[in-house]
Formats: sequence, structure tokens, C-alpha cells
Amino acid sequence: MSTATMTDDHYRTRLTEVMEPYAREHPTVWGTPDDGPFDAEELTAHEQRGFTILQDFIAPDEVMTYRQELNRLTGDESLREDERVITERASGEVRSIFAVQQLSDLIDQLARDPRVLDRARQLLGSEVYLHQTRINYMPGFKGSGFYWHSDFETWHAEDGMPLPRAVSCSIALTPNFPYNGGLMVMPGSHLTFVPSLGETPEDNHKSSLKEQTVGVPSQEVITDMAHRHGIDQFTGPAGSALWFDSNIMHGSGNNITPFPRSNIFMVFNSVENELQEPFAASAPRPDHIAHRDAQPLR
Ligand code: 6CS
Ligand code: FE
Repeated sequence: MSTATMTDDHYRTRLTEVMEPYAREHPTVWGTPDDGPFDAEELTAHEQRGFTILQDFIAPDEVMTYRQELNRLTGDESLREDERVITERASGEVRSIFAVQQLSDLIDQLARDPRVLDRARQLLGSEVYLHQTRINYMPGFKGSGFYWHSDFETWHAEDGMPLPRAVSCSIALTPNFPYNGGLMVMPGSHLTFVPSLGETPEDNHKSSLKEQTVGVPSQEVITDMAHRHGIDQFTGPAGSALWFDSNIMHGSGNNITPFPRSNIFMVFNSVENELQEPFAASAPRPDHIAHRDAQPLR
């Protein structure tokens, strides 16, 4: 029996010298076809590709309800100074709202909806809790994107997430076109962990959520991965859902079109993977970015 403990650092990153990417040690799919709505073929595809797109995941009337909820939240001036609201550097428009289930009962219920919760439990093979939720607005004309990154690299380094046993569900509330800042993913890239160079600055989250510069892979690594894996894009009508592994390499471009690209992101973590001390940062990030109480979501 190995003496490995949850605090062992299986995914060292934010190093002082270059370390080559290496194979992920842990599964992508932790559950079985009997554990939830995904069948054996879908689970195999998710294990290999690192993401799954479900068209018509929520109905058009539900989309309208959540769109109205987003408008209510962006229209609520009292929220502007709330630490959960991140604004665009250039325009000052709302870029993201974190821990949005605390601000919206509708979104709190969506995270507990069996269509969502049963799939998260199946992929992670356990009870789950919300590690992070956010709404990305990606407004028209001035929406700025997110450079290539692995979410898990940040969640491991800055939040103390031990293993890549977390999954994100992104639900499109506006049509995701190829040209309005749609999420790009490298299929299969989740099977490689890319250690990054450079220590985490104090209070990094105060800048990284506007533009991430620490923890991002080198251009050489991105070039190699893009050639090996290719790049897919999450496009589809409002109501589509993208389930993607915590370690998949992804990013999005700017949005200079008039068409906003608004999504709800819900990040589920296994209750068996609860946050420890950050593996590469001096202090944990605030709870609204990385929830630290791993009570099973019901
Ligand atoms: O740092 C984070 O937790 C957030 N940053 C990005 C770019 N994606 C994942 C996550 O929402
Ligand atoms: Fe991300």
C-alpha cells in the first residue's frame, strides 16, 4: 500500500526551471456507465478527448430564464463593487461573476438539477461539490478572451486541488459562433500535465482573472500540443453544454463581433479531492473563487 497522501504533490508546477510536460497519472473518467446518464461509448470518448458537447442540454425557455437572470445581475449596480464581479480591463464592462449560485437561486438550482449533478457525479465517480461557478459575459465588441491554460494547473497551484478529479460544465446562454470568442480546446491534451515556469505572485487572482500571465504554458509547448492534438471549438446554439476535464488545454479569443458569448460555468470537484494548502502559492484564494467546504451537493 503506497504511503502517498493527499498532500503529496503529484503535479509540481510554477517551477524555477523548465520541466518537460509529462503524462497525467490519474483517470479522466472515474465512474462507470451504471453510475449515470452517460453510456459506455460516451464515457470512452470523454476519457480520450477530455470533453463532451451536448446539444439542447437545456430548453429554449430555460435559456431565456437564465438570460434574464444574467441581465438582472449585470444590471444590479449594487453588485459592481462586489469582489465576486470581475470587469473587463478595457471597457469596465462586467467580464465575469464568480460564486454566482450565491447571488441567484435559479443558478443554485441548476447546479443541483439531475441533468447536471448526475453527470458530474458519474464523471468524477463520487459525490461532488461546487468548486467554482462563474458567468462569463464575453460582451460584444470589447469582450477579451482567455489565453491558453489548464484550469487544473491553477487550481492545483493556487487552490490546493490535489488531483485532476474535477470537471467543468459550460452552458451556452447565447449562440457560440466560431467568431464570437468561442472556447477552443485541444482534444486529448488533458492527458498531459504541463508544469509552468514562474512563482505565483501575492494576490495573483486580482490580476489573473482579468488576464492570466502566470501558470500559462510556453509558446513552444502550445505549438507542439496544437500540432499533436489539433484545436476544436465549442460552437453551438444557446442551450448547448460543454463538459470539459479540469486539465484540458483551452482558451478563447477576443470578441469584436456585436454578438455576446455568455456562458454559465459550474465546476464540480470530487468530495474525495478536497482542497489542501496551495501546492504553489503562499496563500489560498478567496472562497468565492475556490470553495473550500467539500459538502456533497444534493
Ligand atoms: O483561475 C481560475 O480559477 C479561472 N481562470 C480561468 C482562466 N479559467 C478557469 C477558472 O475559471
Ligand atoms: Fe479556464
